[in-house]
Amino acid sequence: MLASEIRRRYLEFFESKGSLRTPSDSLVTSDPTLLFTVAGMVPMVPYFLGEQTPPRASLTSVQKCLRTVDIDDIGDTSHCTFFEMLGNFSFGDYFKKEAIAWACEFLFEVLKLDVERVRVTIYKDDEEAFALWRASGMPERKIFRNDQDANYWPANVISDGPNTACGPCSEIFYDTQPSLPPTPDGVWDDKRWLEIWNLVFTQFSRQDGGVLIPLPKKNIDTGMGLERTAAVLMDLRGPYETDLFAPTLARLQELSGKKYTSTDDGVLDIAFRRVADHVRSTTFLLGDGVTPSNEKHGYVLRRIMRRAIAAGRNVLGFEKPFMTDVIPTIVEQYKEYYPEVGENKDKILRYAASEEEQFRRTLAEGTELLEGILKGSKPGDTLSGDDAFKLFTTHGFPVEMTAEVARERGVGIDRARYLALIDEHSEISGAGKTKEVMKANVAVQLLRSAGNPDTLFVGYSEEVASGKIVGILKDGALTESAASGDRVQIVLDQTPFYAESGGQVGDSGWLTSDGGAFDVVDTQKESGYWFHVGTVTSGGLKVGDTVNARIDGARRDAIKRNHTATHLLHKALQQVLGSHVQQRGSLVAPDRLRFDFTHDSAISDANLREVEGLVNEKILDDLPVQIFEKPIADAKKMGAMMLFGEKYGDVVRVVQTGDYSLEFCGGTHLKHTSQAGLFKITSESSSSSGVRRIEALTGKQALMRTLDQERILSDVASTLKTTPLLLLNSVEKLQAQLRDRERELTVLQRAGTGNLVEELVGSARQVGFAQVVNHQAVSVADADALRMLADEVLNRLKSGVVILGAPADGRVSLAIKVSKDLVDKGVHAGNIIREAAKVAGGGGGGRPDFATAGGKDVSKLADALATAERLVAEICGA
Ligand code: ALA
Repeated sequence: MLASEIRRRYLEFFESKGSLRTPSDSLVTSDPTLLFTVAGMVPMVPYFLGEQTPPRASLTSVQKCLRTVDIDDIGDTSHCTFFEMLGNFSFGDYFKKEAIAWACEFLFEVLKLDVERVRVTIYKDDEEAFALWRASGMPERKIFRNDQDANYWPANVISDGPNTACGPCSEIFYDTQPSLPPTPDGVWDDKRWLEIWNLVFTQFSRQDGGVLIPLPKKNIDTGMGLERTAAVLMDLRGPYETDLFAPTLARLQELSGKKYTSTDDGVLDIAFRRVADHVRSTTFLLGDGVTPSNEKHGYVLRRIMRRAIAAGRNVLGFEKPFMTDVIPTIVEQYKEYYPEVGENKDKILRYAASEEEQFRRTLAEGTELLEGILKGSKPGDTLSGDDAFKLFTTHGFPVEMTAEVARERGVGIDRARYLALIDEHSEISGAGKTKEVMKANVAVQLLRSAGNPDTLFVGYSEEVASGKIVGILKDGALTESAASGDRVQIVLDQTPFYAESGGQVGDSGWLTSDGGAFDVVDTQKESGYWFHVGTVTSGGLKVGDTVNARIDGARRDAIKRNHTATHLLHKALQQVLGSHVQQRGSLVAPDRLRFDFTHDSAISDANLREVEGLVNEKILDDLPVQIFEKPIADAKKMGAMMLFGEKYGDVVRVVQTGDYSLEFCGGTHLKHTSQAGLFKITSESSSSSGVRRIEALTGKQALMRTLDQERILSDVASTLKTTPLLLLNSVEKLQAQLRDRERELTVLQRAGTGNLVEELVGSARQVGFAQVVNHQAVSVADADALRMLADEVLNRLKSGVVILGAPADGRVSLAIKVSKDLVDKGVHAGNIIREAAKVAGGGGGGRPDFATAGGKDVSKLADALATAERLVAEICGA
């Protein structure tokens, strides 16, 4: 069964049970505790928590997911970074009984899986699930019980938190090696059982101390991996053997000339699978608007892309960039179900091309640097983890490459140190957040139980403030002090640092005390506490110290420009596109802004220009930005825009920009719109279905981009020896010339000789009032060439009838072309060719001015041409 069929049947099955089908959400989640959508339930969290009302009490979806915890395993036969999760969800609608009964119905009746090969697990004392499985016919020996580490979602939530909606789960496994002797009852053999579906019974609210309170509404969250299900259904070894990967692997084989065996687990097969997986993830991430960078989402994407490029280059032997040759295959395969990859194909290809080009340069430079470091080393030496880390973070040179070059000289690398440094680094850059789903924050609970009040944020008005250190978090645990070089997170009782929220990134800056200094690279908040993330740069800091906290003011100013501009953009979009425009996501960073909003179709250039113009107009109007704190009811009365997915307290902060925009917002803003300087939209794309994304710049970035583009334009113009104003003209002229040349070239190539056209024009005879060329063009390769030759001859002749015939591929091929003036006088190419083709045992027809036909009998070609000419003569009065 094809994967697309499994998708279809799954959704239709749950629709038949009353669920509403919802489209996949973006891979980029708005959940602040995660970077990517790691499960089908991630977009449903606000519904589970009762913060939002779902469109129906039960939903079903196929969700794009990305998990990179296992990235180093990718290349084996079972792991994927990107995968699709089939899910069904109930919000107080159906519960355990239906979830289990329907899972059985779908697996055994719809997919017709072999019930003998299935085993299930349940939470150790979930007697209800046990009874329901038994009732559905599952023998007791096939039901296994596990503790909360395996059979609770989130894992270990009872002992470790967080305080959230949770519940026991039941997992369904399939025997992938039925040819082996059956495993004895009660024994679990990890290697042969593959988990295909997890049913979560979200029925409790976890409270402090691991107390579970039953939720008023009981929910269901399930997740079934499409890749794995496709594999077990077809008795295949794993996801890479299914039709989901077949076209990509075929393309990679075609391009590399190497063979994927699927049975041999050597480096070549591993590289094929790794490249196939990583290019697929790259396609989807770029399709969802992630672009390669050194931070967060972009960092993860860059890592995936670079691993693909390295494996493609080193093992599959691609000497030149190859990703853009593979991506179209993936786009073709997926664009029907995920239109965003089709819509963004050009952008995906552009980014893939530039990243690969850049990385290939890096590889060349990195190899040189590494050769320098390795100079003088002897076999048995070890390259330091710090060198490997530096090569990676500073030069982008991946550790796999370092290891390989080093290995050639018998030199090993200190991987443990390298990995420790990488861990710290990803913590700082935010990529480490993907590590755990709903990670418990023990530190927050400890701070709270020690009696610390929430951090007081004074950064709306102050850039500098003094604060007391109330906690230091190192490697996930609270500690008393930190020394120079330590990467830690510092909690203060009072701070001017804005913590990431509402799309606005966290501030960076400095904490200094009498005893030490700390560079803050990011600020996050958790349950009321502000965490300043960074490194101790000198001396030491300890809990109880008073520090001088100073934000990077220039960076904050740039952030403010983007935040105020985001409000103007939101309003301008509503004005130009309509009031259905609602914010769905936003990033306000120092160097750019990104705004996701509901709208169905791509935005025309004219509309984009209008939006950009409106925002710039409001900037020039120098509108005052005023901020009020108001009871929520009053704010609503003022007509302030509330944002989808946001929670609001009783008193809200309202940001009013002149009489133009009014929004609930906790962010930092300019005092006057003119401080934004200039607003420039840089891209418009699809973010997920029904959601568009605009990226834009303000201030210096906008100016620099404008200047850059001006420079590019003038460089291009001077290369073409013209001015920017006349550039379009010149390019059109060049394109026309190119088209002419191409056409001439094709005719020359196809006709075999340029003289043929000349010769045919010279052979024209007067037949009645028409000039006629009648020729058996034996040297023409195919019917297409014949048509082009006829075109070319008539072009030169201006007025006349061109009759051409040729034996091509063992058949007769005929073409007749008539100039317009003769068509007006009654010469009809289609009618003539019909008669002529009959003579050669064929048929055909066409327009009055041009027709082609074929015939079976090559020996009658001359007769057919004579017939055509006779008919022309009859009409033209010869
Ligand atoms: N949320 C559950 C999982 O991802 C279904 O396993």
